[in-house]
Amino acid sequence: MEKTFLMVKPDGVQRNLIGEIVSRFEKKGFQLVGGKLMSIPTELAQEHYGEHKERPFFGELVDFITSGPVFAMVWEGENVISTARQMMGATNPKDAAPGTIRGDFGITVGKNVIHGSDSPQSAEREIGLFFKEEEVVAYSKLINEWIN
Ligand code: DAT
Ligand code: MG
Repeated sequence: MEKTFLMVKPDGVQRNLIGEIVSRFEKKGFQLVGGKLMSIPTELAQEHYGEHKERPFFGELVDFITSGPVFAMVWEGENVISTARQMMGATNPKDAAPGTIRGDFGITVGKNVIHGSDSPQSAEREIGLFFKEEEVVAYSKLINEWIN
């Protein structure tokens, strides 16, 4: 089953949005298979955002994501990578549609509440960066057969 890496960023944690965000993905029908509150070491932040290292905002991005605890998660479900991106909304909250997480809770691009993998390759890479194999839990619920 497809998996993605989602993370409530430091602004989302400090604004008490962990429950709200987890709830949206649970209600959608996706399954939480890994989760932890953690502080991101600088080296991990730089590696996670490696694709942006030449961008002018890279330093700010790394400072922000290491500024306080994040809630890192692995979610599982059919098409979860692209559907989670849709549920998150556009990168810049000013362009994110109402009803999306960034559209409902964000204002500026630097502080956009949530991260989500953007492709199968990045999902695999990011899950591997943040979670040990034994921290991702395989389990099945009867109801999965009724939702999917
Ligand atoms: P996304 O998080 O939607 O995958 P991204 O990978 O392009 O977006 O960028 C990673 C993060 O970097 C993004 O969530 C917020 C920050 N960011 C992106 N563009 C920015 C910009 N022009 N100025 C400041 N921060 C930016
Ligand atoms: Mg991205």
